[in-house]
Amino acid sequence: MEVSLEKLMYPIGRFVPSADFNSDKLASWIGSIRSLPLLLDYCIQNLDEVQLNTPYRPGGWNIIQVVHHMADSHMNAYIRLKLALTEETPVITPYEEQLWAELPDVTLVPLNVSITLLHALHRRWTTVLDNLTHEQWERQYYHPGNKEYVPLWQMTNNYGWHCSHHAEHILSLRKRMGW
Ligand code: NI
Repeated sequence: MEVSLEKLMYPIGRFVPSADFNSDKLASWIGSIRSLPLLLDYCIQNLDEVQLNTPYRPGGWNIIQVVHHMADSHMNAYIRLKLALTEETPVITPYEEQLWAELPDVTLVPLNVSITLLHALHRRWTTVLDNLTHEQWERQYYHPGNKEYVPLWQMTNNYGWHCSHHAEHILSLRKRMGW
């Protein structure tokens, strides 16, 4: 079966931002963030070194890089969240995710280290998210790369998708390979 590049890159579809938020939507987005570390434990279960070094698509990151990328991305997200809660519309610093994925903490460190990091990070992250007031959900930061003001509810919507998006890269690879 031929799988399109689009389907390989976006196995759950591209991110479609919600127009608004309510408590059900927030619970679902936070739920995706909360369950990611455990989901990753499941995603990599019983994979050997060769399998972990397999790209999820031609020219794409391998499983180890995908997991380290999630740690990179979510550390940035957590900092952005805390900046937006403690400063007035802070300008956040975009980062070069491709170049971050080529530094030694990605190329030389086993992926278990980043999964452990994600367990701890997501515990702190979701504890903040679980306790935001309605006014705080409307607080925002400015992303100078995208030239966008991003409210915290929208950011949480985006990162909920990001968790499922990358976990599915691994799960769909396993399915295709029969692992
Ligand atoms: Ni990503």
